[in-house]
Amino acid sequence: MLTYFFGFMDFMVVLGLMKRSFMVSSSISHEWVSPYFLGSCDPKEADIGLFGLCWDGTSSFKPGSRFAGSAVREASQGMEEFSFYQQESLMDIKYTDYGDLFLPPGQKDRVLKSIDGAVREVIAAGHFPIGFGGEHLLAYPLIMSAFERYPDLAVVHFDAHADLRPELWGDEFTHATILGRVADKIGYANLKQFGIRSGSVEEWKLTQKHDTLRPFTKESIKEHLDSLGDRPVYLTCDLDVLDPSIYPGTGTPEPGGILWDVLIGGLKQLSGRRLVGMDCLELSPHYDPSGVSAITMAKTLREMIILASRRKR
Ligand SMILES: [Mn+2]
Repeated sequence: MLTYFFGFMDFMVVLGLMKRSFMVSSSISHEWVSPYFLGSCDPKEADIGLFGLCWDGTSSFKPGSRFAGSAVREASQGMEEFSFYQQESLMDIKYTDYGDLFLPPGQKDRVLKSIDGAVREVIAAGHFPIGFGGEHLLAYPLIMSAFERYPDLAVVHFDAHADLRPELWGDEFTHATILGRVADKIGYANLKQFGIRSGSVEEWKLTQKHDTLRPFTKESIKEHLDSLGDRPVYLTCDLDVLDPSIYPGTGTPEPGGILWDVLIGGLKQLSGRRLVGMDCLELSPHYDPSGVSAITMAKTLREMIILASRRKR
């Protein structure tokens, strides 16, 4: 079964290459739609690695982000490969979609360890890591692997929620505590949060004590990034930073969020910066029967892939 699976993967990689170049060989005369994210190329050629991290074991309200991977890939197939915002096509960027990492329901420790090992392999393969899909806790091993490589790491956090709780229901490692655990390691001075509009009283006090909150405007994001100079930056993006009127497919929707053009304005500030990793998380596709939330994550990933290709090296 495993042999068959990898044989199929190789076959689809070949088809993916065809789709990239729109070439047809003499033996296959039709264009086939790959099950991977639009424009994914052969891993050997790639500079960027996209991978689904789809697990929702600590989701405290509405679970379902374990289903994000296939919803986003399907949405990507209906998307234009060209970005009007950054004037670039996905077809001109060498990136590969690994698929979803196998993450068994429950088993949190195993899941975090598995992501840690997988992201090391992505980096060892020379691929810039972009994880997507599931609950925000899954960003922890990605950020920690970046911190291990870059001790002067700065984390930029887009979210509706502060995620700084000391614990949630007795657990220190959850989707509501992740940035607190990150700040414990990298230091609060190296964390800035944009779009935050919800949290507990303890979280509010932490944001005030450590001055982590900034408004989500392109000016404020630019000012912060300029202040970092050439320091390595990791972007962790919980898409519930968007207003639930345009992004309802998420586990803890929070009114009062930003709109799409504001997110794009913020993302564009990261162009040409020294990015070292990114994630785009918290899609629970079944809460949005229109499918627009999955489309929104796919389009955000398109912009992130372009940003990764333009990173300062
Ligand atoms: Mn959130």
